[in-house]
Amino acid sequence: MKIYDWRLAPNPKRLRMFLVEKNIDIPIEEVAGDDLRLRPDYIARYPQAMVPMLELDDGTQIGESMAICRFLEELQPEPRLMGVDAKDRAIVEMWERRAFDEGMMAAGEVFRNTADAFVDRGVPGAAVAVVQIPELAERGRQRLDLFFDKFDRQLAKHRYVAGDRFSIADCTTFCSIEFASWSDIPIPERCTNLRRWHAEVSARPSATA
Ligand SMILES: N[C@@H](CCC(=O)N[C@@H](CS)C(=O)NCC(=O)O)C(=O)O
Repeated sequence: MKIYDWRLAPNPKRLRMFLVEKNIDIPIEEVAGDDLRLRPDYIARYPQAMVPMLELDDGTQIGESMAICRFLEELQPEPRLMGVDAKDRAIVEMWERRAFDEGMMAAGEVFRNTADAFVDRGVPGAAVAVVQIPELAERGRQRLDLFFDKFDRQLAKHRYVAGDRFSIADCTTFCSIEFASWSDIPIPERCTNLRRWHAEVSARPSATA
């Protein structure tokens, strides 16, 4: 097995956090160049043109961070990061999906529609140029504000995003917040519960994965 990675990017980081938390060791190959683009030879082999991607020894290519995590969780269940029983699995998936849709996608909306290096790459993985739309960056900022408040309310009641156990939902939330910081959008001061959680997760070895 091998993981194809882009060290700087937020989606591969949530997979690397998962690997560290589970103590799984898989060879990792960096496939982005100094120009902040995926290498042409990687795109030729994997036209989905995104990372992370897990390639099995039989050549099967598994994309999508959560599909990769699900596969690895089945191979090595402990420690369980995707829920311990039917109800817990549903709750972890619910909060992980919210972290992705409302945090990661919102941060991406801001970043990809403002960063100079992504001027013709408004969405990842597109085979054609996609122009930046400044209004989408503004909407992304509004969405991030909603995301911060929603997760602050959740963390007022729970130690971790999906309850009292650290899970993949924490990895996605952490990487979404890190991604927002690239656009100089910090966790608002008012979100004291989210800030408490963020300080705690930042101290885990996986935070620098
Ligand atoms: N839904 C995918 C998203 C993957 C994705 O957006 N990856 C970005 C890096 S964070 C990418 O490959 N970008 C390629 C590019 O910008 O050219 C997942 O969960 O893995």
